[in-house]
Amino acid sequence: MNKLDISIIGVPMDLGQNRRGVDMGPSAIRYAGVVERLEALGHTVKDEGDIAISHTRKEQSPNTHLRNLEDVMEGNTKLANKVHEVLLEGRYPLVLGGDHSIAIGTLAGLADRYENLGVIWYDAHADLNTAETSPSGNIHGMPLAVSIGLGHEDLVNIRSFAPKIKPENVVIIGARSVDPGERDLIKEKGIKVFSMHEIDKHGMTEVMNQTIAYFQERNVDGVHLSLDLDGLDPLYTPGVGTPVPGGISYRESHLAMEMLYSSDLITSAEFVEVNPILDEKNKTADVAVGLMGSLFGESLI
Ligand code: 5AB
Ligand code: MN
Ligand code: MN
Ligand code: MN
Repeated sequence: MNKLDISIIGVPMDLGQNRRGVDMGPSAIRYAGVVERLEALGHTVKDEGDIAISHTRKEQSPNTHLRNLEDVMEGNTKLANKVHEVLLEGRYPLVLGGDHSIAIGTLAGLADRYENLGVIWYDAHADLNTAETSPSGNIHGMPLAVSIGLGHEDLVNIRSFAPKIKPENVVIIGARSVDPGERDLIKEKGIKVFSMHEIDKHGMTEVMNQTIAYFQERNVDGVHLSLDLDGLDPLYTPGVGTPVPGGISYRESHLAMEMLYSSDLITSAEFVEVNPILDEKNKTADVAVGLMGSLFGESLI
């Protein structure tokens, strides 16, 4: 990989779910030394600051079943525009969350630059709920559905086009908590999933080799990595709002990032769901920055 011009975009969003504190994720990740870590690898890093998120907390209309829809929508529109602008400047967007609802904006900003974008969804969850299937009404459980064109029309049509990505260009890695409606959608749309079962059975090396080969066969023009820190086992990343035991290990995750670096496929990334209030001494933000190190070219020897 060449040396990159990376733009860091913070998104202090906590309205896509119920637990306060995840809006401090970008600060925690900066405090854990993201800029220094990436500069040490020879990349140029510009910190673009944070997207302004309004907290009007308008009463949700009783039949939408979408918590804080207006504010989530507005924040994601700003984020989409910012990502778009960063791409026009020829820079590499690195988005720091914030809850995972922000993937709606990130992907909206990427999608008019990349016509055949691949997406890696590294997560314990599939984030494929719609208002109809969601058990919680939390939008952080919906961004992948929204990006393939399913869900509330305001979210689906950010930047006035839909869908943003093709379901067959998505690879979910680490899934172990999938709701019934999400399961149906995975089957119906043919979404590729490497659940914990496949990781246990075949190992992370094989899972990543297959993931990389899948994107190469599909002739993608870019691949976005959307990494939810709850993809890892809560042993390593306790500072997340929806932890699920039995997750991906620390070393498996580094291996995955190192293999993605070598593949030279990844063209943008986001690291989400870091909640310092639920964390132990900024451990989760430290892990996030470590993983970014591997993704951007650190090697052990
Ligand atoms: B995360 C759940 N599926 O929809 C829902 O952390 C959890 O961005 C969603 O992956 C977790 O509420 C969303 C039960
Ligand atoms: Mn998750
Ligand atoms: Mn998620
Ligand atoms: Mn979560």
